[in-house]
Amino acid sequence: SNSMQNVDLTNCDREPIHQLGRVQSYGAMIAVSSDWIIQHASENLTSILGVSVDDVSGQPLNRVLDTNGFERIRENMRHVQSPDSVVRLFDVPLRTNNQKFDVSFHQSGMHLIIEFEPKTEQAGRDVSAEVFAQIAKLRHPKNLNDLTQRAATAMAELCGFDSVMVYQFQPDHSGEVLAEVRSDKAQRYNGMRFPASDIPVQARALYKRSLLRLIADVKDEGSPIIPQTTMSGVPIDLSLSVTRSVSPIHIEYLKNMGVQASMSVSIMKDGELWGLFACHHDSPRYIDYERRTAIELFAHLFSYEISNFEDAARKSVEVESSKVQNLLMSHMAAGEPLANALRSIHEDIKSVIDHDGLVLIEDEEIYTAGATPSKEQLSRIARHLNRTINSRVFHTDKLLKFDEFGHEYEKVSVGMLAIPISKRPRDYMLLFRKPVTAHVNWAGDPNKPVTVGPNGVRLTPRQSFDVWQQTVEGQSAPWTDAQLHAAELLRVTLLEVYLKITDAANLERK
Ligand code: BLA
Repeated sequence: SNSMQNVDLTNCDREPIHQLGRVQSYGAMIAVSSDWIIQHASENLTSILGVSVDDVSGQPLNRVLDTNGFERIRENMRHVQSPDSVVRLFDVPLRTNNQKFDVSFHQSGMHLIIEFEPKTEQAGRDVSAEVFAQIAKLRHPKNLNDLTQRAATAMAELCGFDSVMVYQFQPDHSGEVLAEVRSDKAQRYNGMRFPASDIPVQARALYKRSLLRLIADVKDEGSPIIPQTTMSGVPIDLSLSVTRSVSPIHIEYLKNMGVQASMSVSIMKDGELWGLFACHHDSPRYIDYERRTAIELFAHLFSYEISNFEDAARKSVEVESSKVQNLLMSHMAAGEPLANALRSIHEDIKSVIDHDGLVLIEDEEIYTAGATPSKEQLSRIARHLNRTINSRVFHTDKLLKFDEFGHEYEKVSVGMLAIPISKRPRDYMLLFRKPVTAHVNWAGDPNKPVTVGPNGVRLTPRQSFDVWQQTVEGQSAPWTDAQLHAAELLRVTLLEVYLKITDAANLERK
């Protein structure tokens, strides 16, 4: 029964991390029904608010909280309306003493969940001023590396963690560390790849809705919510809770990494999770909710900086492309056939979209330049394209995946970008790339994200994060977004050129 099959990684994806029924010790929570009656509370209410769960359960909230505090929550109830909104209030008096709290509240099913963290005197002062000062340091980056490196430095100053990384998700949901700033000045994970299973699917989905989590102490057992299940018999949904205790599997992961506190902040772009700031500390570390909120704001502004940077990169590709377009037009205006014109501007195209071989297929004729498959292979590729692609640009970094005869030309051309330039007959411009050997440095063997623990077969994140090098062969360099954008522009140009040629031919015929 305890076979290895039972520990497949999908088990990880199924852990209900939003229903673990505990909060971390730095905060306490109360869940009230729509009539403000307290239905659930965390056990540590006693130490944080000075009243026990037994004392307050079944009581209206305004009988437990200080009037000023209760009124501030009530006044801000209108902000809870929109889905997934979490309302933040800072320095709120909740009891009749002088203690102030940072408060977060949101709607979860039938309950309003209210969380509060005691505020210390010096905490949270002038944090927005800090955020604007730090974001100003990100202006005019030289490249994406420079931008992420500066962002990591800024984040380290805002949060004071020993280590800050900018982690970017890849299309296969693995991730790469783009920048790393450490107080010991070492470079431990920079450039390394982490497997997708390190942040399972439900965690990635949750981190799109709830943008920051602080695990203040991996040794903290947290505090259970009482009672554990609601009237309908399910654990309360803590998806948007800011004091939520996290998965014990992930705690084990952090311990294996030698980390005592962790904070991660989602970096969103175009509604998707682009990456995370991953912050680690060698000892327990708590930072207050007001500062965490400022940090979230910083991450938000950083994502605009990424967009700005990418827009600028797109613009420069457009400028380069229009130069190529003008060149092509002038060759054509001089009466050169398309194939010759393309050959003459081969190098100019190369400077925008790097490649090793160029092919034009026009009216069943095949013209080549540079390293390409043979003509026979090319007509087979063309037939395949006719069957499979529409009028859009097609690209692959591994022709083998696309064509059963791929192995015949894999040593010469393994990457292909196909630009359709007319509808009938199917004509193409094809760009080919040679295979390159790539080395991927993984933080630990990605084939063993789960090992067999001392207690037999059970889920245990990998023990070692030492570099494990993977050699990838038989693939070309990837076609980048900017290059694909340039290809799209080239497609439009070629289509225009093509139409002009046919128009001219038609005129001659008349
Ligand atoms: C969560 N995993 C996470 C989080 C990070 C990582 C950042 C968010 C919580 C946090 O802020 O610490 C992973 N941390 C990383 C990575 C880097 C880093 C990749 O610093 C690289 C720089 N983890 C496993 C396996 C499982 C697993 C095998 O390795 C499942 C069996 C689970 N990781 C896991 C779960 C969570 C998680 C369940 C969600 C924790 C939660 O929010 O409750």
